[in-house]
Amino acid sequence: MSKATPRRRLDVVVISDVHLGTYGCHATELLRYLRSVRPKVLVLNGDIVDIWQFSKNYWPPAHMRVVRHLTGLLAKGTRIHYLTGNHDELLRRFAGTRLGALSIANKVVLDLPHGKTWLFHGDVFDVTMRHARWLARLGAHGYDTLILLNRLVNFLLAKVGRPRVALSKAVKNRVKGAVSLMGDFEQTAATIAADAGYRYVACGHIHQPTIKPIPTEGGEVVYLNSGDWVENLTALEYTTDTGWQLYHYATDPLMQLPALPDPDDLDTDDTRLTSLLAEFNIPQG
Ligand SMILES: [Mn+2]
Repeated sequence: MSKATPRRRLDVVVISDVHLGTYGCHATELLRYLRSVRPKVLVLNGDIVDIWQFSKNYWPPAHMRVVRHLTGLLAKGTRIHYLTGNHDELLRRFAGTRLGALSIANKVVLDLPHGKTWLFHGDVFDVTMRHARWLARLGAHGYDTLILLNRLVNFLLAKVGRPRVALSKAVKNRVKGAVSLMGDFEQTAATIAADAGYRYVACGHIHQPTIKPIPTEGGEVVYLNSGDWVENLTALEYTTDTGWQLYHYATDPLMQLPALPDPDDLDTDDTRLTSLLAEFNIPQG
């Protein structure tokens, strides 16, 4: 980034569902985004490091650079709330921990000029959501495959003299169910937020970035979801002037330009880490 494009100063940035340590994680893009902003408060709203799927064999340099960048932000005084998700629930035992500008918790309330905002990952609703995600994904990408599969199944059934089945229709109905489960997730979040007296509630988990008002019996609540850095590459941003806004990497004009080296890079001043890695003979990215 050149001096002509200073970091955007923001009061709050929320990201979730980064899934560091998995092939799906867009760490390079995330790093570029993080370098383009300077938030006073950063909320990491769950599933940042994917401890479930973590393997020693897959930890690319870009993933390490994200971690280094975050520690750099801490050193520069950004307040970071690491909220636990289901893929990093191992950290739940550290909920309540505070180390300088870093705190680990299951939820946090930010008292902002537009209204109190309640943030948590959202996997607490999983009892009703268990099958929603893979069904939704199948609906988006696998429907054509399913029709072909259905043809094959019916071809084989006909060979053995059994009646035809309508697999794709059954799945289509269940996908509709998944869509309504997404709606259930949002409605449930809004309802409990209204009951708790909050005007804004921000979740992650379902990889569906959005900002929308939701009516509940206890009044209207603005439901926010920061999306993810696997498919959507999105974040929530807040300033006193603008209120909450949804950031899309894909439509950020700055991100369409070629990436330039950052003269003011937060993660270059890590000589201690560099020498430590050298001491243990660990290759560096
Ligand atoms: Mn999750």
